[in-house]
Order: sequence, then C-alpha cells, then structure tokens
Amino acid sequence: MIYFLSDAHLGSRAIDNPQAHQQTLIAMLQEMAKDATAIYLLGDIFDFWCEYFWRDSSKEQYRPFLQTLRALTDKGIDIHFFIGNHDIWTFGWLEKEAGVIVHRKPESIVLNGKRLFLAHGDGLVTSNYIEQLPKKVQKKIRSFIFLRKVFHNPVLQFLFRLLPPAWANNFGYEWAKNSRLKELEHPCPYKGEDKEELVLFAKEQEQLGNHHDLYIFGHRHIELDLMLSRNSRIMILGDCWQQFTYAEMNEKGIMMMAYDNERN
Ligand SMILES: [Mn+2]
Repeated sequence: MIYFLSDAHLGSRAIDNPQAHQQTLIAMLQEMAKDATAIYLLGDIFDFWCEYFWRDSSKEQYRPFLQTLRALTDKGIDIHFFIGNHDIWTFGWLEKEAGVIVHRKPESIVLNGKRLFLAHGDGLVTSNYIEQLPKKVQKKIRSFIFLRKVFHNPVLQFLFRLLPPAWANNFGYEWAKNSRLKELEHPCPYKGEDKEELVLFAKEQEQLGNHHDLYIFGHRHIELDLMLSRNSRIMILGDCWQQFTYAEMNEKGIMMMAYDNERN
C-alpha cells in the first residue's frame, strides 16, 4: 500500500496538547507501516521548521516523531517529505536524521501505472484566474506569492539560519500560530469547481497537455475527491491536525480514509 498525508502542523502553538497530537500522528504512521511500501508526506508536517547553523534545542520535542520516521525508513519504507509553506527550511538534517527523501518542488511520478502530480499546493495558481478576481482578493494572493518568493530566496534563507534559534523560532511559531487561529475562526470551505485554485490549476495542466491521471495536494485542509474528466482526478487530503485524513493506494485504486484514533 502507498499512503499520502499532509498538514499535521506538528508543534503548533494553537494545539492544546502537542505531545498527544504527535502521538496520534505516530500511531497513524505505525498503522500504515504494517503494509506500506511508501509514504508521501505532502507538506506542512511541521508548523514551523528551520535548520539553523546553530544547535536548536527546540527540535527535541519532535524526537518521538523523528525516531518513528527513522524506524520506518530503516525498515525499507520510502518516506517522501515534500516541503510545505510552513516547513520550507530543511537543508539536509531531516534526510540525515530520519532517512526521508526531501522534495522541494512538485513531482510528476508514475505509481501503479498511473501518472501522478504531487505537491503541497501552495503557490499553484493559474495567472488568468487571478485577474478575474476582485482587487482585494488579488492583493491577498499577490502578497502570498511575494512572501513565498521571500521564503524561498537562498540569500534570505542563509541569513535567517544565522539568527539565534530561540528568537527566530519564537517569531516563526507565532506567525504559524496566527494562521492556525485564523483558520479556526474563519474556516475556508471548498470553493467549488470554478473557484478552488488547485482544481483550476489541475484543469489548466490538462488543457496544456500535461496530462496526469491523478493530482494529489495538501495545503487546503479540506477533503476533496473529484473527477476532472473521464481519466483525470484530483484529491485534496484534508489534514492531520484535526481530521487525520489520508489517502491509500494500491493496484486496485486510491481512496480517501480517516484515521480513527479511538479504534486503534
Ligand atoms: Mn500549507
């Protein structure tokens, strides 16, 4: 079985009991490990992540999770870690520590004879769609894209890694906490086929002739499983901080699932 999950936001200051949250994610991964050949973590697994040039004692809190990843990769399960928009700044430490394969860009891969497009999903907007939106929304999207460029800039990344971890982490975790709280206050449900950015993105790829049988994204914290055409489908994975949803795939097909922590 191949598993896909995203958006755990481990370490979020908006979560009441971060250790219990981490344990649920670990239990979920251990359940998957029973028959997994590969696990795809599609971004925002950490609410904030930066590998500094200095020792960072805050990473200690993730020891149980990182040890679980290490145990699974040692067992021969491929774990693919896609960076999200909250855990961009990994520079080799995660690979070394947990044995995961880090992906910094969307990937196009073939699994079980199907062509898959995998990405966290941030920053994937079709440009002509933005122009149709009200000015206020345009401004919001453009500032997100600008910030994304800043966060992905190697020079600024280098400078941020020079900061004292305790100080920089406080800044990062507070920024991330605000976006979680905003989401709790104003949840953004599925916008519909003609407005949901990732659906529009996938449709555009199909129109451009960049065909994929399946598009899988995280980022939106909504569950979506939608046919785009007879032979193309999009899935948005929900999240693993409140819903604990995921997708599982074998030769027969792919399905959205929800992990039931009580049952296990
Ligand atoms: Mn995200």
